[in-house]
Amino acid sequence: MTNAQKGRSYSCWLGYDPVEDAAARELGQVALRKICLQADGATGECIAAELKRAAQGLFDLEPEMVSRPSEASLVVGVGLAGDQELDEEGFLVQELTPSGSLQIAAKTDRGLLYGVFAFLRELRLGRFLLGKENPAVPLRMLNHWDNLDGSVERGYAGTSIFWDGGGLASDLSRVADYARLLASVGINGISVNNVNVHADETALIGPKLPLVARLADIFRPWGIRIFLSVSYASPVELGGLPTADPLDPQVQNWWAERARAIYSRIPDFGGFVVKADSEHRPGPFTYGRDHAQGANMLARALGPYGGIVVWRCFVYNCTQDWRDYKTDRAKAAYDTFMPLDGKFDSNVVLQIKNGPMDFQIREPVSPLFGGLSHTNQMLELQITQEYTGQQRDLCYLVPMWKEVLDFDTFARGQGSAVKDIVAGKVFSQTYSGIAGVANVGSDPNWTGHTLAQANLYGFARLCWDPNLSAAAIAEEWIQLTFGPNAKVREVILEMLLRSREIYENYTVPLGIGWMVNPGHHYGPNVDGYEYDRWGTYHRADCWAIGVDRTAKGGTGFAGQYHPPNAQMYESRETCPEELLLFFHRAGYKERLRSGKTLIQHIYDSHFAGVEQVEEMIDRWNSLAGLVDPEIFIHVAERLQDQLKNAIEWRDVVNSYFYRKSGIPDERGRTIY
Ligand code: GCW
Repeated sequence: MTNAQKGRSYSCWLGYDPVEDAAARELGQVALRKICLQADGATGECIAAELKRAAQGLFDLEPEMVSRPSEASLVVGVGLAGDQELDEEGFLVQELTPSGSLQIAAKTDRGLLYGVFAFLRELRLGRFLLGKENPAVPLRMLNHWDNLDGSVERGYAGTSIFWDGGGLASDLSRVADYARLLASVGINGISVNNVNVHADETALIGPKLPLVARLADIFRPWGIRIFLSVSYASPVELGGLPTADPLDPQVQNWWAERARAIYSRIPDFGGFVVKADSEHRPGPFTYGRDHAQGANMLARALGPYGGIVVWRCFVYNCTQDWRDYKTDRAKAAYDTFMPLDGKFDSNVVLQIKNGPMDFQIREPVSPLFGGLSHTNQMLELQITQEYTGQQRDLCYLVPMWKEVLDFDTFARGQGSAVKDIVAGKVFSQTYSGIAGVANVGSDPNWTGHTLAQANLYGFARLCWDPNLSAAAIAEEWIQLTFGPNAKVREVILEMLLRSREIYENYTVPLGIGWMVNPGHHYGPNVDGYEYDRWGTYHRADCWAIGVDRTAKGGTGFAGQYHPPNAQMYESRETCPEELLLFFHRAGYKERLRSGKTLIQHIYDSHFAGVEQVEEMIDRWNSLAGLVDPEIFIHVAERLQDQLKNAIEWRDVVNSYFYRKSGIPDERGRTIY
């Protein structure tokens, strides 16, 4: 495919369209005229190519590459003056006197790469970047749930860009473009296969290792280390051993030998991502071992080479009986991992989903954050929109992630926010970070819905700086993607910023979750999972709905938080209302803070959600002629799909609760 065939949305936020603003143009032309680049190797080449590409596209300029700093308008180099306070990945941009030339300095090539991308971004936004920046979060990672046959679990943007038919995809130039895209926003790690590891993928640490090495070669120049998801049963499945017991020396040797083989091919290999004892995946429980024993064994195999084990905490009983009111899936991760706090090796990092359930549109923050205080930990977010519209419905997730990051755990008293924990600032951790489940596939626009690119961009920007606001990130992304038109910015900004609330309005009320069609998880089915084994119940009857998770009379989940939060959730009066049904059972006639009854709230929010989608469609239509015509039509079509989905949700949910409760809508609207 040529770039033209790929369409405008292929370049995402890196489309270097000509800068029109005269002052910014002048600035760029002066700065990029003569460049002295003091970085060699593959990353140096990436930097040089990027600068040339940007100069060409933005300013119609062919920069001259000079070897002496004194002759340059821009000096880019490792170990230049003034970089004392920089971290390994940080950078500094400063003006040199008396020459007035600019300098981008860093301690590493990677820092330079980030500095150059940031500098170019700011130029394109009409701002002039000066000063020092270090990334807030050390591990800034993407997890791909891609399978070797090319399918993507919970993928909504085509097939895998890495794999096809059991081997590598035919067009790896796509992977190189992806690496560049991710480097531009500071991603530094990527796992390239599904955490549900099947037979084919197990071979990636065996006979198929050369395929991984090829991908690693593509990512390396861009500062991105490659990780693999592994099956805990690999010694049995691949090695032919009778057991995968972590305490068995044969098993330990087998992994040590695998690690040696991997690092001999991929010296900067990042490590393993492991989903163990979760949703029927094998794990240490099979052998009567706990998760610390399980994870540490792998960590010891990787340790000599600097590798790490990313061990997921998504562990719960997925064969629950719906009549069992005692077991609470929300409590499971905490119950499993808290007793092991402090028992993990220094190169194990626990990866914790943002909520205690599973990436619903509204959940409280997992109490493992703030609970674990002697364990490396990272946050797992889901960029792919499994439960949030599957990239057919618009749902800008950054506001939700901000809530998670800003959540104060009170682990060390006030001021122990999740963003500080994942930055490694609250507890002493060797590793910490954020991982996002990628929303990318083979679709020409990468993310299915072009506006879902904002989630990928926003995820990475938050990893770099969790203090950026959702609006600031959205504005950046809009301008970099659609150019400087003020009307375009205003309309898309409003669409993005309201989209989460709108999605929530027409789907699941007040934090209770699910109500989706089983299996694929798109569209409404209120009882879809109600009598199933997955532990995801709303417990609606003809009087009330919600799960009592208080410590007093409920499942006790609220008691897993530190005191101020535990008390806040425990009481019906202080529980944030958007989480009411997550923590409490409420009668349909109970009054909410708005003065409305619960049932009326359900009706009203669902009617409102559909109207808001209609308004969004009008807003988007006002951009006809102002955005790329292909993107315009594409988004318009997605919005029509979203409207259908919203109407279905409204009608299914409202009818369900009307029939259960027998209470009519005060406003007499159509409910079936
Ligand atoms: O949300 C669930 C998904 C599964 C996924 C699992 C997990 C990769 O429905 O598809 O498996 O979470 O996070 O492991």
